[in-house]
Amino acid sequence: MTRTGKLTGVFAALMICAAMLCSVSPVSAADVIKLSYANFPPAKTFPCVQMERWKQEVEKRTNGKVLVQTYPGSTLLGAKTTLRGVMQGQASIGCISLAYHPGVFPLSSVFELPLGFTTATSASLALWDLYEKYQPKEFKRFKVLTMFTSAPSNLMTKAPVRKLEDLKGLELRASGILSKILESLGATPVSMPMSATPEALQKGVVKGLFSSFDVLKDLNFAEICRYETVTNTAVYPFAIIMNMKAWNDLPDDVKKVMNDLGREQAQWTGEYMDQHVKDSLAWAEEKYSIEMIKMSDADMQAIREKTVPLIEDWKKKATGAGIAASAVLSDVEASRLKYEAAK
Ligand code: 3IO
Repeated sequence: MTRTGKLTGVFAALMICAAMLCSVSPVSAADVIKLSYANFPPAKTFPCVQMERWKQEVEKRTNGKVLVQTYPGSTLLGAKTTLRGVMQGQASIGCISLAYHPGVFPLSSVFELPLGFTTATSASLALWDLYEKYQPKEFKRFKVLTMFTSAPSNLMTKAPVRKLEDLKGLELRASGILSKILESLGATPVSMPMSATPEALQKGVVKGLFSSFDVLKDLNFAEICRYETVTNTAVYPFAIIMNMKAWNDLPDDVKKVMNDLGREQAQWTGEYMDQHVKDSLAWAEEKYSIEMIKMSDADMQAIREKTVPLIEDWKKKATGAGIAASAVLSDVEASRLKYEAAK
């Protein structure tokens, strides 16, 4: 054999070894499925914490076959551009707060009503059950990977709100039907996404907000809103949506991993949220000596009465959109009783 012949032989052997090495590693780089995941609020907030948990689980359960690139803080798509962005494929996956899109989710917006949920865990599980049962057509252009809610909403304000009267004309940030709840109580709601709220509070455009207490810590709102009035009214529902083509392109085993995670992720997020509200309040008490305010029983009763018409409004709109509104409401109530009893 010639010298070049020998070298060629060695080279060929090396190439075969390299090829073998590649084939024993779980997935070769070219085969990795890369997905982008857009989220609107800052990385510390609960929608982004649950995103990182989902990413980790998917990457682990697919043995590295899927790589999820996360974009918190509106770095890929913003609060109001995610819906269209995911539809058009600018991101594979996105997180949306349904209350930012009034009229777009006539069925799922039932979760923005004051229905008496006391935890994010029970509301998140009830929301997921509702989604699975009705497969609402408002999501037909997307694959819905999971859904969850915030904890019940409360008032975080610069000046104390001790009685219903103190709300009169007070500019407060909320969104969707939760803005209408504030309006029914005599306040002046200013609708905007959570991601726009720090600036609005700083500039004084709003004097407080109506949301769950996790943001006292995660967005440092306790510094500016020292008064926290407990109302425990409605929650904010969320959906994690995926571009339909990106979903259809996934292999079956990956689809199964994601489908299996749907309910589990809803529960994980609810439980994380409920614990985090406690941590956030303890932190805010320690760091800023916030004052917790309870309204009188009479005011709490008045809040319930004043917000009941919103349920009727929802029913009318939902019925107009071809939804079996009464059935939806009674299904949600049955889930609420089931999951709140399990606490
Ligand atoms: C929320 C939204 C983004 C980040 C943290 C949050 N905690 C509670 C909410 C719900 C809410 O107020 C909203 O606007 O979706």
